[in-house]
Amino acid sequence: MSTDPVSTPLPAGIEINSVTGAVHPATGHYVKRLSELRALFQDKDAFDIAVQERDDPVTYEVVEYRPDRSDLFFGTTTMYPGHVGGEFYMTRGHFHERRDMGEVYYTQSGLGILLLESRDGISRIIEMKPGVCAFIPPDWAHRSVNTGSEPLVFVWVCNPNAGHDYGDILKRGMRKRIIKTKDGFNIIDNITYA
Ligand code: M6P
Ligand code: ZN
Repeated sequence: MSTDPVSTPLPAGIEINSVTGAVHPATGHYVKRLSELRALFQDKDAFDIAVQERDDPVTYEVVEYRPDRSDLFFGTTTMYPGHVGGEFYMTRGHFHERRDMGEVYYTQSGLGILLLESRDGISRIIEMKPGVCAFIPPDWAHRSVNTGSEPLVFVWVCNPNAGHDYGDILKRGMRKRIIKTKDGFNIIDNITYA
């Protein structure tokens, strides 16, 4: 094996802020505003009001460090707290295009739920809290949900060829929804699951 820097990436130490999710240096960054996530939430009336009253807030942002020619890349997702009609802010959720590639989520701060679903419809949840490193097996859909009152910040590590397959989850939703209760959250069946 050659370590020619033209064909293999060089070692790097990347700074990650566990409270803000800032990554330095970073190679990419995007934000998701609430208005882009209408399909996810059950209560569309509450959704439309929330977007307007809250001035279309940033719901989550993703920063990445992607070395050239590497089999790994990583970054952070920072999810802001909030809910729409009692349903906590969540990511879109996806399968990977590559069905043989999983992912790792390591929670840095905040509290949440990682909602997982296999192709044959088995649901699992993993509690997200500082110190918990979640293993997402290949071919399990995954969506994260901020159930706390602070930003939920986690580091993810994946293969850059894994790809995102949003189609199925967007079309039919996931089988479970995470709902706010007086002192926490509840997991309920998604009645609009198609
Ligand atoms: C995690 C990773 C990213 C993903 C992001 C947001 O950070 O899995 O690959 O893009 O969450 O999730 P989604 O793309 O489902 O909105
Ligand atoms: Zn993923």
